[in-house]
Amino acid sequence: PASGQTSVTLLGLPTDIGASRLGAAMGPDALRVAQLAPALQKLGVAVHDLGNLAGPANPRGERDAQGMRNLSEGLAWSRIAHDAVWQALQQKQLPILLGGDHTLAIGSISAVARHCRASGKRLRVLWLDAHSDCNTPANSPSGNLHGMPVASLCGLGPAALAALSGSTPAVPASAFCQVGLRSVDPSEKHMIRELGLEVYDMRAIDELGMREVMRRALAGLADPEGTDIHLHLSFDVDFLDPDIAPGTGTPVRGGPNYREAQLCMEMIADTGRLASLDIVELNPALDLHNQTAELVVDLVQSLFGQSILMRPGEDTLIQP
Ligand code: B3U
Ligand code: MN
Ligand code: MN
Repeated sequence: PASGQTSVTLLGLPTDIGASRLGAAMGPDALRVAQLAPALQKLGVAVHDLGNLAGPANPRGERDAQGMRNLSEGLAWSRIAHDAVWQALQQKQLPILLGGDHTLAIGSISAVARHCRASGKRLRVLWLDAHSDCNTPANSPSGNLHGMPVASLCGLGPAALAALSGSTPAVPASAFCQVGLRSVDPSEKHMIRELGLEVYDMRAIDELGMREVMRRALAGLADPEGTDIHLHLSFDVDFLDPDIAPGTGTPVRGGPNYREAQLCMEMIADTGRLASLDIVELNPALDLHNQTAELVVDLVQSLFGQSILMRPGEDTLIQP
């Protein structure tokens, strides 16, 4: 299986500067406690864990004149994420960013965009989230940076954040595909329309089913001609239904259930194009017995090729 050759680098980015609630800074360690590395190794994936990277503390600031909280810390953490993800990609590693809040995706996806420009690859960003995260500083209801990464990557918001990848916008809006949305601010509805974002909200999942939504979201990736496509998955843990994933800062009821989430991950794995990953917004302070981190590890195993039966072309048994 393709996963047999995969080599991943785990990057812990312990911060919650972009969120209202504290605790997402403990996300990387919760994932380690839930045995993320051994779970990947079981699938034949080589794992390098760089540990937790250091960055500024959370000053719990008020909104500034432009409407943002903790901008300088958000910029610092995004740069740290950018540099670490860039370096992993240079070393032909698949970076797994362990967040931390979703602000960090500004850094990771800026690095991925830079890598794609340098290597002539086409970038597809799959954004699994209850939220659209396309607020701008002016229209955000909270001033929280974790509600702004998509807008920022599309060239809106503060220039310093938008320019991290070395060119603005870092990513064309058409590269994004969002799945699982169910909490979208009025201003974000306009932004989704304006940017022309491809969105499959919970209603789409209800009407079409997860299988058809993911078939559409991943269209073109699985074909043999698509070898130049870099698929980045930005996985906000609040994508999942809070009944199965309570350990997150802004839970919204009515999300994908366990089976739907598994199918989603399996269909991404089937494309063979996953080249970088963010796992963000895990907040163990709000969890019970680390169940949300354990669920995420279970889903990440599917993402890296774990399947119930043998997969097509899989001729060797994976060691238990
Ligand atoms: N859209 C709201 C809420 C929110 C966005 N992302 C999260 N929460 N995690 C905002 O504050 O921008
Ligand atoms: Mn979210
Ligand atoms: Mn998010």
